[in-house]
Amino acid sequence: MELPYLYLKPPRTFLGLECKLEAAKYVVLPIPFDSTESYKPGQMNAPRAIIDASLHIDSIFDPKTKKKVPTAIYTSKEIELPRGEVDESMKRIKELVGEVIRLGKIPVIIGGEHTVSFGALAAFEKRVKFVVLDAHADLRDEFEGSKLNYATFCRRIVENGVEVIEIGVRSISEEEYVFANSSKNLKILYKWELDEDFDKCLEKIEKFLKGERIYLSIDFDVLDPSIARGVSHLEPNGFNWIQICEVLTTIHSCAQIVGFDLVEVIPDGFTEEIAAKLLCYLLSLLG
Ligand SMILES: [Mn+2]
Repeated sequence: MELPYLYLKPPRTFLGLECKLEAAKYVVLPIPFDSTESYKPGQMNAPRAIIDASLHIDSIFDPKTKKKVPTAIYTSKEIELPRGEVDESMKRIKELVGEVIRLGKIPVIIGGEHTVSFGALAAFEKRVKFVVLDAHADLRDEFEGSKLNYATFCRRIVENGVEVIEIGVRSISEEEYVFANSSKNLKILYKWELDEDFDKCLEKIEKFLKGERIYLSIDFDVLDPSIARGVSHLEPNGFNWIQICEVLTTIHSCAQIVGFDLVEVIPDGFTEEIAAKLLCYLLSLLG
């Protein structure tokens, strides 16, 4: 049936873009994984909700930076992940991200819970630094009897010898704190430090990341619950919009972002819209 005037809706791709894979600079990978979430699951619904929200964004032009979100973005189909099978899921995510890298494109991952970052990062060479914006440290040795889940994955990455910086942490257990202090390849910029002297922290980020190739992971709970309430573990006193934009601008200005993800959103009719906006902001910075 060929009645194109009846199909008014844009395709279900990020921003409704119809860019072909060959012409794309970025590949959006919707990864609906929430198998290890212990409290409030639903992160598996986020990729679709964020993409749907992106279809209704008022403008992709920023009057301050005069930048536009690039249109060379291809949106991949959602992948099938076996529920409860973390290792197999990580293997599939690594394979998928590896394919995007092989094609010379930048993967833009929409999670899913935070364990997704573990599989994605594994696709990159080891010297890529891992930069995480997160309210939580995710450095537990074990959680609910498992070694690999959303509360432990960052410790596994540190143990693998990857250089890690966590920014905006405001919830950490004593056990994690001790581990963090004893790890040479891990740096944490706590939210209280950013509260005390924001500019000095931006300088520290710059110093640590200057000239590096980085994989960036944004756990949406790094934002304040007032603008990101659809997350599973709410932590008060998160970043406001201007602060997260400044942190992202600093990271972009000093390092090369070779891939990134946005994880831990639970769609609630509100948070997914802010998430779509933040992806647009970051993509417009990258150009
Ligand atoms: Mn978190």
